[in-house]
Amino acid sequence: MYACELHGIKYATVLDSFSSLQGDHVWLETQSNSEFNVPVGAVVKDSDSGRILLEDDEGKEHWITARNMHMVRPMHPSSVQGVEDMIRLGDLHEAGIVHNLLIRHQEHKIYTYTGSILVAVNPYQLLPLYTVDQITLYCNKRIGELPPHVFAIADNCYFNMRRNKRDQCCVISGESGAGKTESTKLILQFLTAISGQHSWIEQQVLEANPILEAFGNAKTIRNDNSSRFGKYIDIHFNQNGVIEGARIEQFLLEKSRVCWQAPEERNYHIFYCMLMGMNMEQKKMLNLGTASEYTYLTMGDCTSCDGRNDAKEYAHIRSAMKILMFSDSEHWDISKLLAAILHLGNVEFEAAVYDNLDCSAVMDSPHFSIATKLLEVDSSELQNSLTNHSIIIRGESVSRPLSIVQAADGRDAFVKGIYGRIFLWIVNKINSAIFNPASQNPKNTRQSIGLLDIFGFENFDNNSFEQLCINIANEHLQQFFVHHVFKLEQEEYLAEHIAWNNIDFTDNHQALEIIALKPMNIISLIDEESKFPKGTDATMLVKINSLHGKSNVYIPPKSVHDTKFGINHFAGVVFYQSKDFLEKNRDTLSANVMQVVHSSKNQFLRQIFQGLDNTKRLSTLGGQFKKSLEKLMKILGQCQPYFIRCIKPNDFKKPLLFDRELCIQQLRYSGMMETIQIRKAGYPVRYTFEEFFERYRVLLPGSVQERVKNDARQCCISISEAVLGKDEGWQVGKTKIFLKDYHDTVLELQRHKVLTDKVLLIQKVMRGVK
Ligand code: AD9
Ligand code: MG
Repeated sequence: MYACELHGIKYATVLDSFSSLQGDHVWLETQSNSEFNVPVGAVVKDSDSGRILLEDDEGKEHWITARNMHMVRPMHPSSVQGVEDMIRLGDLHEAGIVHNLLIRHQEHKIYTYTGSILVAVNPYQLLPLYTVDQITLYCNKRIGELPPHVFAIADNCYFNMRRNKRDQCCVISGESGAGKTESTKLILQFLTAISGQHSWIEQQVLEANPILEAFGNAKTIRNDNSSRFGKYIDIHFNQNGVIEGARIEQFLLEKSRVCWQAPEERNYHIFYCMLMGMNMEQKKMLNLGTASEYTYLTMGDCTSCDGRNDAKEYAHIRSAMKILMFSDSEHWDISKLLAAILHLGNVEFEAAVYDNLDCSAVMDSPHFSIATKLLEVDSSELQNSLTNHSIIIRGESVSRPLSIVQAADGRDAFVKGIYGRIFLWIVNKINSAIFNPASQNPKNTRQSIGLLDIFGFENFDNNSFEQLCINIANEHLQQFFVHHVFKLEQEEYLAEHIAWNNIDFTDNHQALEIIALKPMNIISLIDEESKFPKGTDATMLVKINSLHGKSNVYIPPKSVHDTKFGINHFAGVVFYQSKDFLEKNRDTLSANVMQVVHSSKNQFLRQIFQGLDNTKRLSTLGGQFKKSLEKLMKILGQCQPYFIRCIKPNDFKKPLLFDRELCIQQLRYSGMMETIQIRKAGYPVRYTFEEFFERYRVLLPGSVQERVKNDARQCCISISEAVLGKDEGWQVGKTKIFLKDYHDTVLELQRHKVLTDKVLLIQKVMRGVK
């Protein structure tokens, strides 16, 4: 008896014939109230009177009695071994998908396709998948020819860029710790290897990463190397497919981390690397000690990170900086400011009373004087600017003393300002080394592949303005995915009169409109309130409540005293603490502090603040972020996209541990179920008749050539019938031919074979002639 017959037959029959059931695979419903619970795969192991013993995917045993036999369902043979492409799953349900990923993960097969979309499950261990041999193996292969791999995606990006003469992009998504940054690096490694020149520029593009990660990544509870900024790396190729330059766009560095870290988290890697890796002489010049001596480095009570060697990393950063043309003096300038930040963090304020007003004064400590020396500013001026707030009223400067708390906040704002600008300066510096202006020449037919690696969706116990921005970016990306994979696709089938049953999908467009696109959206209300001098976090909430209180996207605070509001994101509801929203969004430094910066003798400090005169009204952080996101979406919209969905298999950074519920949650909100359905039923590859004929004319059977030669449509049909077979699931529309991903692979392989045979034939003939 086969397991497929299990369901619906009499229990007694099942149990009587147990011996023939042994080894059969089934789905077993488990008893859990979690909304992410789905049946688990299991195998029949044993029986005794009236019961059977099942062992599930995770090795747990379950005795199932006749009464509970309804909990057992047959498993499709395709689920037993697992499939490389999920559109080939017979059991097209969540249990089937997660089981497929699980059994592959157990065998270290971390990559799985859904058509040409790659699902990557973080292995949390180094696998021998990324060697030079593997690069060579995956070079110039079509998707599906070899086991799924991130290199195959990179190779196909490159191939399509050259074949279709269109810019490509890889959108890599997933939550924090899922493996986006690692995937990005692997793609970059592959592209630089196959571009094949081992040139200086390729090395520079690769070495930009360690610098960016040193200054923009940190250990968090979710990821030991968490990216605290987003990046889009655009790699430029010349007509011969050789890398000629690149450009990096950064998004919204989390500046608050420089001054504050949650328990078990660290500040940016660079600080610890510097303290571990600098020689004694340099440290002495900067008056630096060990990480445990600095308030800014010990907030999370964690100064080292298992598996990271900060001293070694520092040497790597130094050499990478050299490759990217940072001069020794530029490196020293950066080090001085980083040291000044650490010393400023140790500066404390004491209460003072002046003119019956609560004021503050800088407490005497060597840290303050060292900081002033490093910043090359006047000590009393800096002291004054940190403890007083001046505003210009009718042309006159009016000064008001600050409390201890306000003074500390002002110091933190200054530090965040410095660090944020160092980061921007570094990105610009890297771009000036890797960006080749020749590739902007209008005559130049530059092609590019863009890699998008942004911070993943975040939902902490306490979420603030930074999380809102991060989650909005993810909301945009999800919309880009939905738009491409579902909307454009189905619209085109309709327009081309393709036989098609519509597939339902969850569209986050409406939510995105309310959050960030429509007039009076939530972000624009926050922005508007930030520009309003009297605006506070409370008045901001009142406005959002009155406009969006009834929408199903926004969840108002529970009471007038509550300051938390919720947003129903595609990946789940997140509650945000509105306190400090406006301050963070305004992101301005007080006029006094700016005055100190401008009068500093430290040229580098002045330089990084250049063009940011406080008298000029700066746009808000949210405003800048919105603009850069819109620009990014426009760029992505012009590219042919590839999608990589990274999945985090457990919360403990552990190898071989697969938390099914955690994975189901990620698969569900990323729309993977619907994606498999549409990829299974749909036609992700399409060509106009002319394009198709142009590329595959060598495959036109000789027997029909005469008959169809003037009819491109008929030529396409003849080629497809000959190579793919009749009724093999491809369709012909009004102007285009529609194919499955694997059709494209078969056509390309066949074309390659015919062309190679032709060359061989010509060579043979030539030799014969000789
Ligand atoms: V975040 O949103 O920046 O916090 P990412 O970028 O998604 O996050 P990251 O790529 O940094 O996650 O991966 C986290 C860790 O998982 C890495 O530091 C590696 O230790 C581990 N990882 C991820 N991918 C792989 C892999 N392909 N092979 C081995 C991996 N380890
Ligand atoms: Mg990352």
